[in-house]
Amino acid sequence: MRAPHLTVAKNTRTERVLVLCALPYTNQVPHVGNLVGSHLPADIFARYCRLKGMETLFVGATDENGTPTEVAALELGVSPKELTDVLYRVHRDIYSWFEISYDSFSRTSSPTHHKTTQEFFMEIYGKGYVTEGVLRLPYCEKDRLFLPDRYVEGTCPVCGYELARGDQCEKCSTLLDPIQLINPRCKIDGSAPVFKDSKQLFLELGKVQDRLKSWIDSREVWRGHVTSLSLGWLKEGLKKRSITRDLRWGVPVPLDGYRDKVFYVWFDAPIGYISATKEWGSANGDPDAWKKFWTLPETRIFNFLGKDNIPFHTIFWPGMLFAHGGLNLPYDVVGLQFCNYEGAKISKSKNWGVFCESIPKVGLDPDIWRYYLISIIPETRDTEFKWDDFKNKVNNELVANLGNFIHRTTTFAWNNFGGEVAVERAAGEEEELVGRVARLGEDSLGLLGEVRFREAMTKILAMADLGNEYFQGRQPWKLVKEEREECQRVIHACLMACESIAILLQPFLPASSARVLDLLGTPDRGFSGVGRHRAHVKLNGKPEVPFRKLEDSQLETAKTLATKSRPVKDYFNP
Ligand code: B3M
Ligand code: ZN
Repeated sequence: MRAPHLTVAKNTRTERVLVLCALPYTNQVPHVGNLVGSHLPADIFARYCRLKGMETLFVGATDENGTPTEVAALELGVSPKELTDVLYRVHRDIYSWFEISYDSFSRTSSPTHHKTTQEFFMEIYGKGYVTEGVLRLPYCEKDRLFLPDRYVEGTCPVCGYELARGDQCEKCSTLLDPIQLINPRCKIDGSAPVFKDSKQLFLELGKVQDRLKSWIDSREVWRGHVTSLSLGWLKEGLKKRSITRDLRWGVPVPLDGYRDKVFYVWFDAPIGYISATKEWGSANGDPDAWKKFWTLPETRIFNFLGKDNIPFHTIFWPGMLFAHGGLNLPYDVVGLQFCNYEGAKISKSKNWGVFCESIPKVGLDPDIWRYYLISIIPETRDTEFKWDDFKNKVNNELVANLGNFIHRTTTFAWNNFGGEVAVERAAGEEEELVGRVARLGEDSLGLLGEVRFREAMTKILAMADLGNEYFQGRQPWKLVKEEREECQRVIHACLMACESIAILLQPFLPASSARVLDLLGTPDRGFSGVGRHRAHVKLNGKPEVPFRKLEDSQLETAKTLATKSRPVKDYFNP
């Protein structure tokens, strides 16, 4: 195993970054909670890294194998292939509508992924990390399928609750094994499962326990809850974990005696991060390009995921990587909390939430959604989507503060100076404004680098606050009549502040910030432009309002349309 490379302090610059977002299952269509809980923060971070000039790659894929897909397909009466083909496109289109800037968005059903998983397995098998064992598992003779624990229902042996699930009784919380249930039934068709012995392969996680422990102890950048949760798991002592399943749909196990089985979905899914990197390289004519992201020690890998996926990314996947050797471990595991909807947990089956597939129909720009959704990224605690809050934040912050400053400045320049102002050197109050704006900009960039996006956005709002205050105080509408030169200096300073704001907004609101920068004629858009002085500014045409106020009628339409989830089965009966 190579030496750990992660003793560097927080915020040290690195040249190469791989940004990864948890791979969504293809058994459902994403809702806003999924978006704010991984794709959106990953996207902001990837955009930040690119603008910072780092060599950045952001890849993702749909997680298409194993139980979740096979069971969903069975319930819908379609084949897993039909299901995943349709849902892959639905996922891909949703992320692209929200401008999630994946460099490549692939699938774990791809031949590259099958091959990569099988090679990964052979490597750890050859190194002695895999052993054989037997499990006694529920089998449904009607569906001809070994049932996942959650798909067996029956009476709880502890409290007598009749609808207890095979993995846990929801009434008394006892953790169960399906074989303990009294009167067990298959959840899909109600028939009684039989219990059969089944030979499986196991990953000997105990063998990597010590390495995992010292690695986790050395993580300086992880958030507290990620570290403590992971250490908690280690304390219990890692046991071997089965990595194969008796399913038909998935990556086949390339070993005699197991060829009719597939890998456990959580075994192949994280390998999907590597496969997706490979697919990106091949699509760009360089099949070896993945190696610099996965084997060169200076590359930093950032994983974005929901808190329920934390142990898989801090224990199970790194354990697989330790067993394999020679591949980069995650640098930061950004475990996000949950986002609820109007006081309760988002639930597709209860039709409670805001559903991504319905959002484009509302007719609001993606950036309006992004603005609100960024404000509810569950970075440190659970958050909540609320329509009032949506309206207030868009109207009071985005429109009345940010948008207003940009719009009043640019229209003033357009109406009074033909869109062209020139100031050789800023001085006095103007210089001070640009300086204060630049300092807030630096703060915002620092926070972005620490993956604290909501606070980073707060700093941008503070920049616009300053700008508005200054504009108001200097009263350019009076100055223009009396002291035209002075007025030009004021407007020039405001335009420079707008430019800094728009440069910083790029990771957050990509389309609208690009429009503002186009209008300002900003030559290069990297972060070094924050706080810059350009002597001569010429607007590209008549300014348009950057963000429009949300009317109540629009909000009502949004509420009606976006809270309706389209059942997955409807994708199959057009
Ligand atoms: N598909 C779980 C989820 O969608 C799982 C993540 C895989 S990341 C390798 O929440
Ligand atoms: Zn119970």
